[in-house]
Amino acid sequence: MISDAPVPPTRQIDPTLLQQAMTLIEAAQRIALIAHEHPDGDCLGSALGFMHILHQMGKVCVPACADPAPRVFSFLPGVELLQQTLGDEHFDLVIALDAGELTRFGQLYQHHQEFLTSVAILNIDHHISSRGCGRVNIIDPVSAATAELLVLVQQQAHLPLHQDAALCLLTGLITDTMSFQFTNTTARTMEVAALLLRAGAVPEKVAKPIYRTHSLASIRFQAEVINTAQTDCNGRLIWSYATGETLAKAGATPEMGDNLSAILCDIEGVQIAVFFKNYGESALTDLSLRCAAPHNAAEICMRLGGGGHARAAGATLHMPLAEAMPTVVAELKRVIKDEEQVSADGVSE
Ligand SMILES: [Mn+2]
Repeated sequence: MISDAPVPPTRQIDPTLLQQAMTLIEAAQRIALIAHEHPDGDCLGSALGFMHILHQMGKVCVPACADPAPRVFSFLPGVELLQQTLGDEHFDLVIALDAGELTRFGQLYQHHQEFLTSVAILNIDHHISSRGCGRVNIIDPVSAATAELLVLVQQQAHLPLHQDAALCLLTGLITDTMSFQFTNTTARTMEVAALLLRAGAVPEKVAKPIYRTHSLASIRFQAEVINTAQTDCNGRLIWSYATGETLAKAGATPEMGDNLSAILCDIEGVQIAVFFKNYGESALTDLSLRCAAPHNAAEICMRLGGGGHARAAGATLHMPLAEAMPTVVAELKRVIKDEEQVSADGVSE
């Protein structure tokens, strides 16, 4: 029995919307492609990937982002062309990628506010919260990555796709799905990945620098933080910390701690993981928190004056480390005990 035959990736976008987008692109000669601030693999891969496609169509393109690309993305073809401003603003079209609000483009928006509020913008994004910041907005929260959506555009509008574009777009897919591990990965995500591989993209070129290459300093830093981790609530709560001294001991830099709360949270039995950092300013302690359902990291961090997502959030406390840690740990013990009480009540009913 055949049921639910997949819609081929050649006709997934509302044709009227796609036509409007193509009209903007066809009329433009100089196009800026902008990626959101604090760039990730998807916004960079999308901006550079679509730049390669537009180059092949004879357009003059400038990719831009408020912040430089992290060094781990130096393998992306064309990353050396990334600008941190829109220069003389001599563009007929701006394609805004992987965010649906102009403020998400940070300094790029602040420096070119007048230009960006008057120029034609094509907004392509996959965030469910996006309202759209363009004259034409292609927003599809079903797409695992903006890069997935761009491949649908490329397929449906019959645009060229060569190897460099394919590698950039595959980077967006791989990073936003954590190598196809997150629940946002759909059959269509895999079909789009297959199209990119057929166009010449090699997954290892993405996975090796991003997931398998670690500096010795970052691994030593990780080891320090894991060695000093403490647990409570029968291993459901774990926390650790780093100071300027921890960094110096490992020869590490602060951004090497970006993934540590996630590593702590992946330890068996852990429901809530917190990583505290205080690298200099003794009166301020940052924390990043990860948790498993039903706990809500955003709610917990909001009570501490921060915010974020349900599974990952953060906060900055106006306290030295020695005061911040016991305060937050006591609060998290309460969170876990309350949840245990709720589930116990649920079972007894
Ligand atoms: Mn994305």
